[in-house]
Amino acid sequence: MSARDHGPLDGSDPETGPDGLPTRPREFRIGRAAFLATVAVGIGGIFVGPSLSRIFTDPLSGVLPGSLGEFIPGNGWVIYNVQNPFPRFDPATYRLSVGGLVRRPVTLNWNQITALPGDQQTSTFHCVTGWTVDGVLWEGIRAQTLMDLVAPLASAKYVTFQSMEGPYVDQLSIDQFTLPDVMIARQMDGGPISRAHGAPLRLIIPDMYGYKNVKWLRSITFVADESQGYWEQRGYDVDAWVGRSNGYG
Ligand SMILES: Nc1nc2c(c(=O)[nH]1)N[C@H]1C(S)=C(S)[C@@H](COP(=O)(O)O)O[C@H]1N2
Ligand SMILES: [Mo]
Repeated sequence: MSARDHGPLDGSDPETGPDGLPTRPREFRIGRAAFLATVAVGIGGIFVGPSLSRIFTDPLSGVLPGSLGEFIPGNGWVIYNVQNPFPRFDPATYRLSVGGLVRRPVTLNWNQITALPGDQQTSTFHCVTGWTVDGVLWEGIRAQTLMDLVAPLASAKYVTFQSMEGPYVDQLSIDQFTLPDVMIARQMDGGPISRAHGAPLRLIIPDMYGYKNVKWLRSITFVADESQGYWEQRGYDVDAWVGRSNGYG
């Protein structure tokens, strides 16, 4: 396992969990090597065969259109996912539900999401495996905007963020969710969030490691009880404060 791989902290088999499914996210270095590999597979596809060519091109295909910046070597990002292919955002059918212990649960379509007031910030992104990206410009919706919309009940203490990517989930306390630099990001570096980075919406909490920053958001649910997120079930701290929690960072 390389330094950039995520894996269970208890030293158990990093490849498969009790259910026999892979526990380690697939990782894609978006850089010159990956770009060249994609080009090579594209050219050599008829010799490589369909299955191998799919493994190499699927994850990157979402990055290619309109975001060649992803391929600038050394831009610092490592793309993670726990299922293939990446979830696909269709503005016509996408829905975000915000509910649970609230007075007014809502299901928002993409027009309604874009109409919500937003805010901007520039922050540093840290993965627990040790890589960081400085100066990321985010635009998105603050927690308070959503809370004004749905009116959480007093019994709501935590907020669960479910990804469109099946098993990927994480949670923040309401205090953490309402930190001033936490947002549901709609844009990254001045444009829509790319498919690889979690289109159309991802959670951003710069003071916590990347695994709390759920991509491809599908629902936001106010709940009473604390529960563990995807990587927390594999040994990482629930409170993933940068520099003050376990892992390799
Ligand atoms: N749905 C989903 N969200 C996710 C992950 C994932 O595998 N699936 N990986 C997390 C981890 S460990 C990190 S470091 C960041 C990486 O963000 P990036 O893939 O945009 O580089 O996404 C986080 N959010
Ligand atoms: Mo990470």
